[in-house]
Amino acid sequence: MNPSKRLGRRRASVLGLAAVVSLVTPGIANGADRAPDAPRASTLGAQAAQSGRYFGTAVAAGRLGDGQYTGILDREFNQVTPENEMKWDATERNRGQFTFGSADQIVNRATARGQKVRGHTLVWHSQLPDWVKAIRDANTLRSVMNNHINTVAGRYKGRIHSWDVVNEAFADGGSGQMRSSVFRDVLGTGFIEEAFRTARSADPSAKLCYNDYSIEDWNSAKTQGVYRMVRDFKARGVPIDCVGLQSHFGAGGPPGSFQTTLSSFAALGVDVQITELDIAQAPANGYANTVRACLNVARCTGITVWGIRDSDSWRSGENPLLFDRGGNKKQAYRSALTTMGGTP
Ligand code: 9MR
Repeated sequence: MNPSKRLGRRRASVLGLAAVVSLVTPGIANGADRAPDAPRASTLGAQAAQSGRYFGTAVAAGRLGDGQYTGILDREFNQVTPENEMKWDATERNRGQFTFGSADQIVNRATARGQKVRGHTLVWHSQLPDWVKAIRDANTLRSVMNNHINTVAGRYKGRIHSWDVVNEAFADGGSGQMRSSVFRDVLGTGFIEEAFRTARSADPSAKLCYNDYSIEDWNSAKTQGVYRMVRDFKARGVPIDCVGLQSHFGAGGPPGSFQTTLSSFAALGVDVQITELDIAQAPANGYANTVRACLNVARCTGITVWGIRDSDSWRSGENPLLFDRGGNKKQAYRSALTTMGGTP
């Protein structure tokens, strides 16, 4: 259920007045994003839903026994991405032997609460078992890759909002080309197209995304390489629906061209999402700029932060998230919420 629907009518009409006032307040995203009579929500997911978006977080199965963690998770977020539990090393450590315990735990829990699930990820050169990396025969690798996609996407068929079908396939630096990996080196660059076609047949209702980092700056060669691939896929009818921009930012926040990057991908006819957001030292303006860029692009359909509390982060030394180690809201939290038009 849409959390905003829980607000009573009386409260909604009182809050409607505040929303009208905000129409003339510069700097607050509303207009096309937010109906003038929409209530102001006080949580991230409920406020994002006012403009048809989600606000999510990475979730680790190992933390689901922590009441503070799940309390924030269920209060604030209406989308989850399993942080590690759907990766190849977690789901098919040995060839043909699939394990889904932790992934099931996250998916079942989220589904029961009406939280959307992003599948992460089907084909990635990292967190990939050695037995896959050792394959040298193209027919073998093609069958192994397609069997992995069919089995994992097939298990969650109909329950995944979006799949990161292929993750981080492009090289860093100035080449704009795909990186070396067992998939590219043995199958050729066409492995990405093959993975998307297989994923479409395995779960026709899931949005199929390409996901990567350092593709937020429109001027970088890596961004341009991914853009050319998506343009080519759309031109040839390869089934791709979305591009995930991970958005692991330094303390300066998003690059100045971030909104241009989002709108340029969107103009190709795909949705875009911010999929793994964290910002070194969590500056309030960096979070505001990131959220605003998404709100300003109609096809930017959601934002996911890469963890809940700083202590949950893969880069916890940089305190990059919206909640501190005690589970308290940080300035960055208030900034993200108010930028969407919500009220803390
Ligand atoms: O947050 C994840 C961390 O727990 C893992 O140890 C790490 C292993 O590669 O992966 C982290 O998540 C990554 C994500 O899956 C893909 N984009 C980069 C993320 C941060 O490294």
